[in-house]
Order: sequence, then C-alpha cells, then structure tokens
Amino acid sequence: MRRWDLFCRVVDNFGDIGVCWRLARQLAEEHRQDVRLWVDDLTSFSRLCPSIATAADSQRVGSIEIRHWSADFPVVNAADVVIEAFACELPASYIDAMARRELAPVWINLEYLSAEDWVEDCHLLASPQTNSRLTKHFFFPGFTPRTGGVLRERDLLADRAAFDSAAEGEFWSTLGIPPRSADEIRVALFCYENAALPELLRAWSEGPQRVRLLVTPGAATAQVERWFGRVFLGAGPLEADFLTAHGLPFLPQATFDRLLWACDVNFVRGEDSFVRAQWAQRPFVWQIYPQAENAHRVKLEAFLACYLAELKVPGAAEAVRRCWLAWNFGGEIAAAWWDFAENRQSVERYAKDWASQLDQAGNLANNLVCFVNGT
Ligand code: TRH
Repeated sequence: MRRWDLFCRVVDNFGDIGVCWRLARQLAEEHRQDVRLWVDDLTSFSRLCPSIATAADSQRVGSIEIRHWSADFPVVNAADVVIEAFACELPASYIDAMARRELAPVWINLEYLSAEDWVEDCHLLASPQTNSRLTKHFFFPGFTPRTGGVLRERDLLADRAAFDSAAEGEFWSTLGIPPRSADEIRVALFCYENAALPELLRAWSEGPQRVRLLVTPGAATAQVERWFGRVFLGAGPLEADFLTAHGLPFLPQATFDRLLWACDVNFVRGEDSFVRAQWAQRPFVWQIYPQAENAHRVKLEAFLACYLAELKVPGAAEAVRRCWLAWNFGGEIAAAWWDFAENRQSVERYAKDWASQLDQAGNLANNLVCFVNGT
C-alpha cells in the first residue's frame, strides 16, 4: 500500500472536486491505497458529499483523510505519490518536503480531459524540475487506450445494468417526482448560463411531445425560473403547456449519477457530468466549459469526431452534431432539438457501444496505479 497525497483547488464550479473525490474514493476503496485529499474549498465539497464538516481542518470519510488546504500550509511528510490535480500548484513547503525524501515521490499532474489528438503525445511526458531531483509527469485523461482513460468505478457498469424500471420508479419516488407517463420524454438539465435555453424551453412548451424537465440548482434553475417568471416552490413543478419543469436540490454525487441513468436525455456540462452521461448510456447534449476566443470549439469538435465516428445510422450523427453546436454556439436550437429527439432511439443504442469503446481506454484510477507501480 502506498501513501497518496491528492491536491485539489476548486477554481469555480464543481468539476475539480467532483473528479478528485471520485478518484480518491477509487484509489482507497478499490486499490486499498492510503489516501489524503487536500481541498481548499470544503463548502463546495460538502455539496457533493454532505457528510463533510466544512469547518474541520482534518477529518475522515471512510478510510480517506480529508485536509483543508489553507494558505497557512502545515509541516507534513510528503507522500509516496503526489497528485497535483489540474495544475493546481503545490505549496512550496510541500515541494521541499518531497525533495527531502530519500526516495523521490511519483509526482503527477492530472490534466483536464480532452479528445484532441495531441493528448496521446503528451500523456506521461516527464518534466524534470530545475534545481531538484524531482520529476513531474503529465497524466492526461482521454478516450483512447494511449491516454489515461476516464474515471469509472469498478462496479459502475454492473450497477448501471441492474438499474431496472423498478429501481428507476423507486428513484423518482424518493425525489418526489411523479412516475413516468408513456407520452413524455424525461430530460435532465445541468448547464451553464446558455443563450439557447429560452428558445429550447419555448420549443418544449409548444410540443408536440410532453417534456418533463429535471432542473439542477444554479445556472439552470435561475434561467428556467426567469423564463417562467416564477420560482420553484418545494416539490411543485412549473408548467407551460407541453413542458413541466421540476427544480431539484443539489444531489449527492451517487444520486446525481442515477439521475442521468433515469432520464431519457441528459444535458450535462464541464468534465465530470460529461463523463457520467457517457456511462449512463443515454443520449446526451454537452455544454463545454467556455473559454476565451471560442478555444473550446476545437475541443468540442475533437470529441464529436471521436464520439460519432462509429454512429452509422443515416442522419443520427448529423442530428447529434447539429444539436450540440446549436446548444454551444448558437443556431436553430428548436429544429435541432426535434431532429435529435427523432434520432433518440438510434443514439441510445449507440450509447451502449460507445460505453464499451470507452471502457477499452481503461479506467483512470487503474491506469494511475499501474503507472505508479511501473506495470
Ligand atoms: O461544475 P462543472 O461546470 O465543472 C467545471 C468543469 O470540470 C471544467 O472542466 C472545469 O474547468 C471547471 O469546472 C472549473 O461541471 P462538471 O465537471 O460536470 O462537475 C459537476 C460535478 O458536480 C460532478 O461531479 C457532478 C456533481 N453534481 C452533483 O454531485 N450533484 C448535483 O446535483 C449536480 C448538479 C452536480
């Protein structure tokens, strides 16, 4: 068993801690590693994991030690393996502690997920540090076997397969959402402020198909409430003709995963929910984290090319592409949506093949452990 220090800075939103928390759990629970997780923002963390005490400097959740990463960094021994998540910059005193170790730690910078070609070339590149005998390695998650893969819990696919209609019914009832009716399509909405959303809400309200929308807190809720001109009150939905919208509370991470399993179509964003939507094996629409000068467009196009390469049903790949582009960069979202919805069954069948392909890249936690073990 090795000791791991995992460092996470919450830049904004929940993706950084979302990924780090899943990784920490998999290393501890599935690989029996001794994990200490340093997080600078325990309040954000507590939303994903409600048992986190936000004022505690040090606490345990299961076998994982959680430390509040404050400006005043304590004197600690460096671990055998150090993960610097998303180039979060380790404290200088901790780097000194790493350099003082007899055996230099394995130092890994865990990067953001991307389907761009260059990722395969940069994955596992070594960066020797000047004035020290430490070397940092770049570890790139990705979608092909020559990358680090994506996170997947050992039992995830089995749990997903076991989530049948009875389990789904129970899930909805726990959330206080009515059971499915035959004529509706159930859609989860997790997005950033999105210029296409008002138009999409209008299209949904006009039918012809009933849409039951599950709206996550934050930007999605704010925009939906603005469109209705009313706020969500308790479990009561907002309704406009063919559209019924329910405001959800922030769900613990495992419950959020199940929301994606239970909906027919998932609107997701960022990095972690984007991956979970793929494991959910449902049609999904991704809103990529926006960057300056539309730099994110290249990243989105790279993923679309990779994801849609084997979707051969006539019209289906084009429908996905059109809907995603309209959702991210503007365009005829209403027409694009109904085209997407029409191709839903084909995309859903393909989602299963895609998940198997994704699995071939291996899972990120396994790949990290193999790298550290030199196997
Ligand atoms: O919150 P995000 O927008 O995070 C983003 C991205 O990671 C982006 O790449 C990064 O640069 C930026 O943050 C700083 O979206 P993401 O990645 O999907 O993370 C959301 C996490 O929140 C994910 O782990 C799922 C979790 N979640 C819940 O657990 N419950 C909920 O109810 C909701 C809505 C989300």
